[in-house]
Amino acid sequence: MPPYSNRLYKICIVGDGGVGKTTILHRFVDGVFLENAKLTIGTNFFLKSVKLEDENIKVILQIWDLSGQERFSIIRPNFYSGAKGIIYTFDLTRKLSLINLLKWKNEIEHVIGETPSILLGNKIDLILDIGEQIILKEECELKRKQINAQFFFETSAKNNIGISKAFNIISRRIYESLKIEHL
Ligand code: G3D
Ligand code: MG
Repeated sequence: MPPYSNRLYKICIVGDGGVGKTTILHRFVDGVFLENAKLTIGTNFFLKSVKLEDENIKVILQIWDLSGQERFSIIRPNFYSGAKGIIYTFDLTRKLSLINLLKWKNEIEHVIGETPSILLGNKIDLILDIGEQIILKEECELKRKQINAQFFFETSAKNNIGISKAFNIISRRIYESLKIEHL
């Protein structure tokens, strides 16, 4: 059985503190908007199975959340080791969180090289509320290219926008990349 048939994929979700990583995972895995994400600091990873639609295949995602460790660069490389996919996340209301993604990308690349990845701009609900974009779509697209992510999605963990779609796409990208690797 080729290794890609295992279909347990380690994924890391990265980005500055407060962009919504833990909340996104709770939304995706438990289907809820967690009001107080700080309570979940002890959790290291989440498991969730995803069905790849037209392939009729199920994969299990093991998604690692940095929790409070965003600040501790010395231990972060341990998180990345063995990851098959990366979810870069920023907050659509905080430009600095978008700018900082290049640092995350450089750090990750040192450990695992090029990997399937997607870019999430979270908290779109806040942007829809104020009715005005803080970060232009073009800037997001530019960053997506800079960090070499394959797709960009606007998400809201609060209002459940774009999240399951994003995880489906990254699962598919990983599946396809491993399939090619083992041909
Ligand atoms: P992190 O894991 O990246 O550090 P958290 O981020 O998941 O802890 O989320 C940080 C804050 O953003 C939390 O609010 C959380 O409720 C909020 N948040 C996460 N996703 C969304 C979203 O899609 N929309 C909105 N409006 N808020 C979101 P608190 O108040 O607990 O700091
Ligand atoms: Mg967190």
